[in-house]
Amino acid sequence: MAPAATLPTVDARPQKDPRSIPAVPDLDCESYDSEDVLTQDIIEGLKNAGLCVVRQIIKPEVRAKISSELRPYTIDLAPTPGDFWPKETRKLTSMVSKSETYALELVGHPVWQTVGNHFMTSTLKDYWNSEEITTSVSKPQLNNTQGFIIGPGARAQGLHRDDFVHHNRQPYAESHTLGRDTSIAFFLADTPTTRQNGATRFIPGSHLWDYDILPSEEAAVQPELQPGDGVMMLSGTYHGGSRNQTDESRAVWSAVTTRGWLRQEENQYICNDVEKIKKLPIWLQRFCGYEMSKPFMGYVDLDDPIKVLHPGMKGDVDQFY
Ligand SMILES: O=C(O)CCC(=O)C(=O)O
Ligand SMILES: [Fe+2]
Repeated sequence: MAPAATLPTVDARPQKDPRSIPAVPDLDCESYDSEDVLTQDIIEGLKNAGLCVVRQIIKPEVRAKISSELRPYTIDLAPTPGDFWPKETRKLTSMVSKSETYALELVGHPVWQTVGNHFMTSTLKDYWNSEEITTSVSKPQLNNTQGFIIGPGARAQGLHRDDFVHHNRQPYAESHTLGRDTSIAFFLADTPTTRQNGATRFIPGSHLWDYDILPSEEAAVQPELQPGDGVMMLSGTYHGGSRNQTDESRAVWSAVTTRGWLRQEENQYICNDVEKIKKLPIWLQRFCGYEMSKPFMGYVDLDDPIKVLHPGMKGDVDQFY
């Protein structure tokens, strides 16, 4: 295998002048009267820059409630395995069953859900199903839940794309088209994130680069966030947690959405307390994975998997297509 270092860096990429890195869209929820307009602006921002800052996407009292439900689980977290994260970083996982407020208000946030549906719905159009021409729609699902707690003294995490988990590899594109992405992330600041304490670095526009191009630190920007501010990011955008030079931890909660027919990065069926999942609204249970991806993926006994949680439920009668 050729060493990765032989790949070109951004400065050598043939297609675009690296100085044409787009600005990061920075939207303030409080200045929008309409959630639909906000959602459309986020979608446009993501298409152009690969990420979008969304100020005060979660209200202070809700952010505080998520924090109070999740924080007890962060006290005794083990060091992260491997060298993808610095040894001072702690990671919280399986968060849907650890905090109902996180599940309802972050994973289930209506703007986030609409943005995720826009980028992660797959439509298989006009295929021959053995009897007739059919179109099937596969709805998005939860990919993983993570809390990133970067401790004092942590080094910078290397810039990376999160979509390598799904073996995504794309050519250069002049502009974004639907279908390019395998996942999309929502990061919520629980503490302030600053240049000093490890605010995430991003390379705007890198979601459209040829995937052979390596990231360069000079192209990265580091938006700072206040608690309740969020960043949404197409997972093909280069990014990474940063160095923490302060004596306080930096905490960000995240949720990632993927396509219905891809494997979940975090195995939601096994990692969660199923009794807690059952208490969520049915649509959110389905989003956690208890739903078929049409055609044919994910059945249990040739039936709708939601019935495993709720045996008396009618389920989806048209389950296969
Ligand atoms: O902690 C952060 O700011 C980002 C972490 C990250 O990108 C990752 O672990 O995949
Ligand atoms: Fe990442």
